[in-house]
Amino acid sequence: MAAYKDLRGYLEALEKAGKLKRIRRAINKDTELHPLVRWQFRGLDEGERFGFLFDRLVGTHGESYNGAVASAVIAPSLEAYAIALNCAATRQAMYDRWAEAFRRPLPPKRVPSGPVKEEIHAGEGLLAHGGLKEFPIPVTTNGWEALPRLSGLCWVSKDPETGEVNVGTYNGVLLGPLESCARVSPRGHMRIHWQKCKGRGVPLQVAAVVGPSPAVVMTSITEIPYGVSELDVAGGLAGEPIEVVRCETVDLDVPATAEIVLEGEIPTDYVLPDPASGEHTGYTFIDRSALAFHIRCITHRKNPIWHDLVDQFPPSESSVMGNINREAHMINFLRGSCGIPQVKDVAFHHCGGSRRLTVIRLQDLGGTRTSNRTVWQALNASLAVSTEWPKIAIAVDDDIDPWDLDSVFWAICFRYQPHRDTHIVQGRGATADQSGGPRTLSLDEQEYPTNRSGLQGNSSILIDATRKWPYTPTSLPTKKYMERAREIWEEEGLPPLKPREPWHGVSWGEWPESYRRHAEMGDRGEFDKIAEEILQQKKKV
Ligand SMILES: Cc1cc2nc3c(=O)[nH]c(=O)nc-3n(C[C@H](O)[C@H](O)[C@H](O)COP(=O)(O)O)c2cc1C
Ligand SMILES: [Mn+2]
Repeated sequence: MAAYKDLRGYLEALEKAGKLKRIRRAINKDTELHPLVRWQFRGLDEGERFGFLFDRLVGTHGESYNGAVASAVIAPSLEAYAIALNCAATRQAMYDRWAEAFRRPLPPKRVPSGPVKEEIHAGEGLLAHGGLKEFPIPVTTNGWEALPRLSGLCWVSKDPETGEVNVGTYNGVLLGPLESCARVSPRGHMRIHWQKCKGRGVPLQVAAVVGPSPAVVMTSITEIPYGVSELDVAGGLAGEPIEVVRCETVDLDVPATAEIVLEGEIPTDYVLPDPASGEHTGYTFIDRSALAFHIRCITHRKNPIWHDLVDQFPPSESSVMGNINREAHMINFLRGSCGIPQVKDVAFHHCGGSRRLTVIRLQDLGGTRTSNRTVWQALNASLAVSTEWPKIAIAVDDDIDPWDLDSVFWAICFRYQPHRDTHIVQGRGATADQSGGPRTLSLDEQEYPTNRSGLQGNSSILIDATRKWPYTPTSLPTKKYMERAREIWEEEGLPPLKPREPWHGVSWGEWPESYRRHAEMGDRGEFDKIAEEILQQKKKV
């Protein structure tokens, strides 16, 4: 299938797949929009979720706005995310798509002009349509957040020494017609550009892009090594170079088919307080700082679509994309870089903000049980991908579905001894995790306590929930009975089954010959003979 040229082309595909709902009635962008979008994350099963396109937005004082709002359109669910990635809706197809993009990045192609230049507000005319107030920028976590949030910005900037381009998604809020900010985490790449400009005593030139094609959005939110341009990887994802145009007032290129581009600069001699802002951990943060952003030029398409990307309380678009991307990364790391072919699957979970909780499924190669030391190599190695996540890593056997927490906790309940099968690893970070320390401590101290007399850093827990010796069979009918029953089930037209692992019994090595014989006799209906044998074996006590 051809790559999406722009957000609009993608929204058409999403609508065709029945995964986009248009809301035509007037919606208050500051009080009604986000609660509607958030309901589906708290009230629908993942497969039922969709993206929203709001056609008519109003403000609390009767304001009207230019254009529409697309919210939760990239990844309300795994199925939608697969449409954005232009691949089959299986985890493997999605991992492969990312692997291919990293293997074959394509640098962007400069074109003379593009739809994003349909309207240009600069110089004298900068405020002709009200600056940022032209657009329906929604308030996102109503009741806690006080200002409209620019949630889907893809910030383009350059390393002032090397000229290397970075694109990263960092939230900002509306602080005036030409004023916003960027809430860049300590590890955000734009922060490195900012620090280098600060060292030189100059502001950082930036372009904040709203609503480029999905490939750019998806790379902008993904942790790609510093120095590798997200635009190149986006070209790899799309299968063709991203077309870019020169900015009007800064030395940067931006996607030619984006909806809106905000050009300007970030001062490096001061920062601003970041107003209350919802985080992916499920809490609303306070007392953080943000980089100030002065807008010098706005270019946009006619009837622009404001792109709102949903983060905050999980599940969210952020955790739908984050789970897949981190799974692809971790499995590649454990199998490829660490050389552990026994790793079959890696699952990340929404409840961990797609970072803190991971389950590693190990397979027995050629019927030989994966050794304990290999299990521990995988658990220990999983910690190497980040300073703070996973915070909880659990190793399970092949018969456990690592995405089904009921299955995972069954393994923890019956294959794991806390005192013996747990390692707690100290010296870990804890970005945005309030359990690290109260906010009365400095941020650095919350993220990595350095108390010399006490414990250093935060910690992660490694849990080996694999079977360590032969077990008796699982207490479910064996495969042939369950398969035959499934045929009857389907012939009877009973409701469609969604099999959960394990869905049939398996022998785990502890099944003495006498029991096997009886079970076979039972299969032939020789109950009297079995009973006779049992009655002969009475033991006096
Ligand atoms: C919806 C969404 C919102 C995000 N908001 C922020 C944010 O406000 N600040 C931040 O530092 N990272 C945020 N992130 C994570 C970054 O986009 C991600 O770490 C990305 O790798 C940043 O680009 P960089 O690696 O080039 O710095 C967000 C991610 C998503 C999916
Ligand atoms: Mn980057």
